[in-house]
Amino acid sequence: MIDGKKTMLSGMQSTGMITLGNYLGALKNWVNLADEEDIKCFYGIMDLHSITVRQDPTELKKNARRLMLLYIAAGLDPEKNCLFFQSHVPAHPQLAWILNCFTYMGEMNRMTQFKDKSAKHADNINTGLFTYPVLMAADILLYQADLVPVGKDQMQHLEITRDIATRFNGIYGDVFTIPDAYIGKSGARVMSLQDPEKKMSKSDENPNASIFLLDDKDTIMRKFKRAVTDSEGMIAYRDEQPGVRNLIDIYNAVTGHTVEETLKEFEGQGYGTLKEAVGEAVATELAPLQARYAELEKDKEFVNRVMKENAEQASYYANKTLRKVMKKVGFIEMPR
Ligand code: AQP
Repeated sequence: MIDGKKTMLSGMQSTGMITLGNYLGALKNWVNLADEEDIKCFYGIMDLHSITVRQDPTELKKNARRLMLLYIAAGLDPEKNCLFFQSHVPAHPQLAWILNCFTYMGEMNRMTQFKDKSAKHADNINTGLFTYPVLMAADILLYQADLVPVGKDQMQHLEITRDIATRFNGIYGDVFTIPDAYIGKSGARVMSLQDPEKKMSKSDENPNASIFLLDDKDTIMRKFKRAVTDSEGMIAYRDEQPGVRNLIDIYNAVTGHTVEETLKEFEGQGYGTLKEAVGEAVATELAPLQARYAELEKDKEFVNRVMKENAEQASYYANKTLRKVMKKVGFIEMPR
């Protein structure tokens, strides 16, 4: 709780240009949530998490700043929401270190994301990748978050956060709020356009697999045209046709239609018609965001002010929690 309001924290890694998956699965819901609920929301650009995978410094900078602009361009109002860079708030790694000392190897060993990511980056299995969930726990607990919006893939991280917080509170008293999962309106899980069994990802090596938020209309249409479907030749919503199902999910997430409505709309039509309609709908959805992004790109002063003020706000709340933690653990306060 902050100022009597429930508190929520979420964020994205600045590992690349964000995709339609990140948008429909997270960002778009965050924007709706800000309009609907009386919740104090913190949205981080999780640049510290990004370096668990090797990043080019110039690209990392570019991606992080671009992500801030995309948060705002998508409709997150920086006056109402706290939009901050994780690396601007040193309390995140400070608390993560302390929490590392309250987390067991066995717990980290069970994290499926570590197994997945280390398989993907076999040449760089660093300890940051291993303890990544502890930094995530620090992200959440620093803001005394009551709620964390989570997809199924993130549930394990929330559970470990709850375990660490409960353990810490058990020793030192009620220091941390124990966060709950926030299950919002169903966010679409968007799959790769080239391999619909795999989720769409920023870091996919095949650029045709993902729609990026700043892709122009021609690119969007071309990528949907090339989307992998099947040889059934029938528009249906079923497990056996994951490519078509993914196109329907995307279409519905953008238009607000139901599966039944969409199946009716495309009854007897070919995949080409569906792909074109999805492409059109996505391009139309992204056009205002892209226009706002172009404006923001020119307004450096505004963006810099948002960065500074929001980092200060995030630091204020984060430091409050960190001070409490440090006192409880027994560190000497610096004399004033
Ligand atoms: N394909 C997706 N469909 C729906 N939601 C998705 N999210 C990610 N991919 C999809 C949601 O986006 C938010 C931000 O995710 P993240 O940046 O923390 O990392 P991620 O989940 O690992 O996303 P990516 O795009 O796959 O990044 P890389 O390629 O760097 O690993 C989260 O809320 C996530 O659920």
